Amino acid sequence: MDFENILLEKSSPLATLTVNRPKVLNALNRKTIEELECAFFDLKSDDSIAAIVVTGGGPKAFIAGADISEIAAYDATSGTAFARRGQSVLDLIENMGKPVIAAINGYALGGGLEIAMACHLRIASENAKMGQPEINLGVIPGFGGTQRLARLVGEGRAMELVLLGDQIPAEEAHRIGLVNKVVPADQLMEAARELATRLAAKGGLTVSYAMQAVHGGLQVPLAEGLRLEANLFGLCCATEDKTEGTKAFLEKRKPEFVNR
Ligand code: CO8
Repeated sequence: MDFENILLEKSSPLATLTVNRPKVLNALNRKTIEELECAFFDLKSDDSIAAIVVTGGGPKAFIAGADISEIAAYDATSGTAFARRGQSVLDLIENMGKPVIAAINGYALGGGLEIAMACHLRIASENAKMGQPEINLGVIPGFGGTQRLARLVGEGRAMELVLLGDQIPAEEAHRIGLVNKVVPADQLMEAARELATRLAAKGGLTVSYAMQAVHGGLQVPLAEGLRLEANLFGLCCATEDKTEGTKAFLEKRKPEFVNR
């Protein structure tokens, strides 16, 4: 696949996807959104890939948001359409069925933070800065930021970030639960790949059921979420990986999962 604005490297069982427009701090124009969709569709159906790391090209930014030169030209119809387009790509990331880790190597603003929030885990470098600055442009987040941010950090903090549009440093993002871990900049990719490797060594089917249970449960009332969990637990019990996992424990050895 030939991409203009992203780099996709596969080294089974991991893939690394880099948004690569460093001159504009990796801002998401329409073409980049289309390429991301294409790459994530490919990664979803590629059985040799068990975990994915997403990062930004260049030394300054993960992604500094949607491309403001394009936003400037939107009217009500095209603005809504582009927001829905971006949302569908972020839904694709969230529903990959395999873990996606955001390695936040600098500015993650607006649509950039929204992509990071659609990922399942987030590691930030010490110099990273995050925020939803759309309010300063006379718009609001449009790629799911008002929804995922409140779910991740709670309504009060989400309101503060969305209404003030301030950038917060990595340590603060960690303190409020927006990122899972903060590491020195020169260790970021190593830390993200180490985490991805650990995830890839688990049973892939079990990982996907666990993600469905956590994510799906958040969309519905508790009783329904518990039913979803029990049903997915039942599905786990029908897998070879459950047979292997429990047998390996009882035989005091490491399990060898086969993703079935
Ligand atoms: N879009 C387009 N160009 C950008 C963007 C962006 N989001 N961010 C930076 N750039 C460009 C700059 O214009 C500059 O270009 P040039 O060299 O040609 O002047 C280059 O990248 C480098 O940027 P700066 O010189 O500004 O670098 P600084 O280190 O001085 O500042 C900042 C870095 C603080 C990150 C600053 O660039 C900035 O504030 N960027 C904009 C951040 C922002 O507001 N992001 C939110 C965008 S809106 C959004 O994401 C909405 C998502 C949902 C959309 C729904 C669609 C309808």
